[in-house]
Amino acid sequence: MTTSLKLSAVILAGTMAFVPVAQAEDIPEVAVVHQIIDLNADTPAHAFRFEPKYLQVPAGATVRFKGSTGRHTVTSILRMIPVGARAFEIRGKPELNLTFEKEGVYGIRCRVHGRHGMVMLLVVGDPSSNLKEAKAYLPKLGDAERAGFEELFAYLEAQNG
Ligand SMILES: [Cu+2]
Repeated sequence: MTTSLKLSAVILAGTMAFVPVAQAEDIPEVAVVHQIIDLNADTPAHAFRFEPKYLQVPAGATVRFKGSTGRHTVTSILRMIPVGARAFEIRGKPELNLTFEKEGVYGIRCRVHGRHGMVMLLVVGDPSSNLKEAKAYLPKLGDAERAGFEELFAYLEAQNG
């Protein structure tokens, strides 16, 4: 019997163009998030990005963040993570695994490229524990970050009804 976690990973490639990259059957038990610099991209938000920038995993899942080198960081946004979840920042590490126990949404930015819209939304289990609070924080963000998260939250709501 398979014990693989039910993970769904989706790349959001450009505005509202959603390209599924993996199904539950072919994704490894550890979900992997890359940090990309693509100088051939046509928009800043696409040049500096997390891939995938939307990731939904079950509670207790481990996510492997790759590429927090150079100037990229993986930085949780304090008001956009569940109550009781630990804030985190990864920098200067080719890869690092983090395990997520607290259910809810996790708003994540690259500290350097967030101003270009380099953000990602991690959903652990049921997003409802802090979904409202996380969305309520969006007006405090810069324009590119806010736009990035608005797209990601719209996608979350489309996925989860
Ligand atoms: Cu970056």
